[in-house]
Amino acid sequence: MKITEIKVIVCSPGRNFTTVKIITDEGVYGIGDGTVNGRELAVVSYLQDHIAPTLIGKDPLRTEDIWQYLYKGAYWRRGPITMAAIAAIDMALWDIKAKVAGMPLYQLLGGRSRDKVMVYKHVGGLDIPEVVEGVLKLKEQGLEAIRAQVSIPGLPPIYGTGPSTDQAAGGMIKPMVTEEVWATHKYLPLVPKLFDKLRDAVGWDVHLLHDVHHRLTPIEAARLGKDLEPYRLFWLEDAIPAELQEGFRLIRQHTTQPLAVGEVFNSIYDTTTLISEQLIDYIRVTAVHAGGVTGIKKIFDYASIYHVKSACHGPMDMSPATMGANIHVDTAISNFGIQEFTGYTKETYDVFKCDWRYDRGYLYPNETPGHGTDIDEDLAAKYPYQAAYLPVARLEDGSMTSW
Ligand code: EZ4
Ligand code: CO
Repeated sequence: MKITEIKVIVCSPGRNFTTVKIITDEGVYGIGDGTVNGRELAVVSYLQDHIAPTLIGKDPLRTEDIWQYLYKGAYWRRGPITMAAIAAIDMALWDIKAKVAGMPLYQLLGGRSRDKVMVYKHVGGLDIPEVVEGVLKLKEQGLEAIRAQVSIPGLPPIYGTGPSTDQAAGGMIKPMVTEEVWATHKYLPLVPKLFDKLRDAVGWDVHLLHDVHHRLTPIEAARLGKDLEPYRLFWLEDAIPAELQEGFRLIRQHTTQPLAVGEVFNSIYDTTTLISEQLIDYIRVTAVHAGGVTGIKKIFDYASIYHVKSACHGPMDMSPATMGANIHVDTAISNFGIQEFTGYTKETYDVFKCDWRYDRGYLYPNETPGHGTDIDEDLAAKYPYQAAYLPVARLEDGSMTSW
């Protein structure tokens, strides 16, 4: 069996997605996601100009060998663009392998370890009552785990705090970088008040989560963790900038609040201090940003030794192909924790045909061969790329934030 063609498809059915389709001489093909929100075209060039020419004629079933070939052949190892490009290829190759085997992907990763994959969804709001209402609505819809964010009074809604700013359809399609305002001293006392009201409203059966989006210093995060302890959050996510793993030592010394980090990580080497020192409880790497199925399987297996659980990143800025790959890994590994899932727009589901499914708080892998996600190329062509940027934030005095 040989790889005969590698197509790179960019489309924007609500969000920009960078998709790879690997075609073989036997007609079997696989789909992979290489989307990096706000930097989509850099991955397109990496795939088209630097990877595709080196893989034509190769055996698509050699997933580990091709992963190593691309990782080592880059010389400039790691980094989000390189690892997303490798991820796209890797996901498509695993899709092909599972189709050749005639099995759903999870069978090739060890088989089923669970019946269903628990997810969490997001709620945001301009004030606490609006968030409480949103959380109650999701609870009614069967969600057992919910992430809650609230805007800071007196400041305009900022990314990841207001009413679903980071997940609204097309919300990230911005022709230029938006500049927002941040004030830590206004945020810190607000979050415990939010979770106090939420516990009153939803009780203790629902898992509650909160995402700090990397905005605190270690000592500020330690204080927030302590203040949130009475409300027993499932986790506090991205409490500090993720680059400095050692920062988590300080947070860990002060609070029993479970901690999650890793959505911006792209290799196992970003995780070694955090995992081996047991500084976190959940590692949030996801197939597209950490080297595909091969990449995250290595990280989760490593994490399992230290009792750190998986929690794949999964907002709608990564394509349904990533979600498919994640669901199969989630189903197979021993140390599954939770899966983030915001769902997709109707346009996205029209372009990407999914055999996996969501129902009342859980995801279920497809039983058809592969990872269960395909792309309608003709329809994709009707949604061309649109410029999209993530925001930055400044302090109230105009300086860039320290995070
Ligand atoms: O802000 O994927 O936990 N989820 C998140 C996401 C990220 C986006 C950035 O592109 O923090 O919504
Ligand atoms: Co996050």
